[in-house]
Amino acid sequence: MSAPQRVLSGIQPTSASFHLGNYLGAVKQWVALQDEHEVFYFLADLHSLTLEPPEPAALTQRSRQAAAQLIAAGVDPERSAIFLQSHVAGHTQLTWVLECLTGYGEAGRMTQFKDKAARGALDRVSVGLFTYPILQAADILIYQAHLVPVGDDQRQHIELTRNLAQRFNGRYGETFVVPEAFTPPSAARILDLQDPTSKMSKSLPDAGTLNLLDPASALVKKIKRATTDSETEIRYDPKTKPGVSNLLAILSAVTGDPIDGLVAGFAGQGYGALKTAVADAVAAFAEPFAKRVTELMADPAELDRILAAGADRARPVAERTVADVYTKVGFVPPLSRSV
Ligand code: AQP
Repeated sequence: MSAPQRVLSGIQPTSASFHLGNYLGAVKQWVALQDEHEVFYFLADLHSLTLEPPEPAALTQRSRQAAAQLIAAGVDPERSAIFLQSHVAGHTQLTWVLECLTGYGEAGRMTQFKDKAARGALDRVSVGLFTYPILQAADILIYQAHLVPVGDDQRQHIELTRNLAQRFNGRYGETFVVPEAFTPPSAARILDLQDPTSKMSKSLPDAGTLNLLDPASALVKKIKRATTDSETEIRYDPKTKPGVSNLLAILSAVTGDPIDGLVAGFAGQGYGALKTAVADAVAAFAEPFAKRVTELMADPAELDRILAAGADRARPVAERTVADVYTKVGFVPPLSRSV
């Protein structure tokens, strides 16, 4: 029997709550993949400094809260290594080598950098935001991951990761697995409820973002106020009906019912019926989720233990890759290193 494929993904602990886009675009796949793969899921606390650095106490709290949310979503710490990026030094050790293989122009073409930089005054945009995709490449390549379950917004970064892996392999000999992005067919890009031409994002105004830890009443209110269009027919057509199509995609992803069947079921009904169905489905998912997060947060020592155990599983894999890379580029191996 061949060895199970390795899966790697991460999420930033940058806000108190994951939003529905994070869950449907990424975390839901994380849960499904842990059954048949060897999986590593990390909280990208290093990445979370790339925009306005959070208050230290808030970052600490959000990191534990992110771990609690992964577990509440169904990521099982027995089957999945859940850990903090800052607990595995290899991520930054590998980043330096990859940065030196990345063209300045190549990094400058990353659309997420351009989008986020456009939102801040240029002198407040950090070098860390610029090099973020290269740290992300190191996060992935260091585990020799085959699959990277991410939302569609991360595709360009995965492409850069593949290019860097191929470039290193071409120059120094086979070293890295060249990973594939693994994006969900219908929920790859959940859109903002108020502006359904943009992805749902924590950095857009709150009214368009469904935070999973919002009270159910707030979620329902946001869904009822979602932008639709001036027609009345419920049809899936992302180009001309982005708001309605987004609601259908959310309903389909949360309930598991195919979009075609949902559209047929709404025949003759108006947008109010669709919004009610979406609100019911989202609230039915979010309420027990939030309750479980509260329970887990009541025992931070246990969360820290889970994160330490996850890092203990991740670290040896990361150290092996760094040792191999450092040797291949010609750094003299330290006598104390065993690999
Ligand atoms: N709207 C989305 N639809 C589908 N997937 C999404 N992801 C994020 N937004 C959507 C996926 O969530 C995972 C974690 O991403 P992250 O830690 O990078 O979170 P984020 O991108 O910081 O979340 P935001 O809200 O989008 O933050 P900002 O506003 O800072 O850009 C990734 O797999 C991502 O694809």
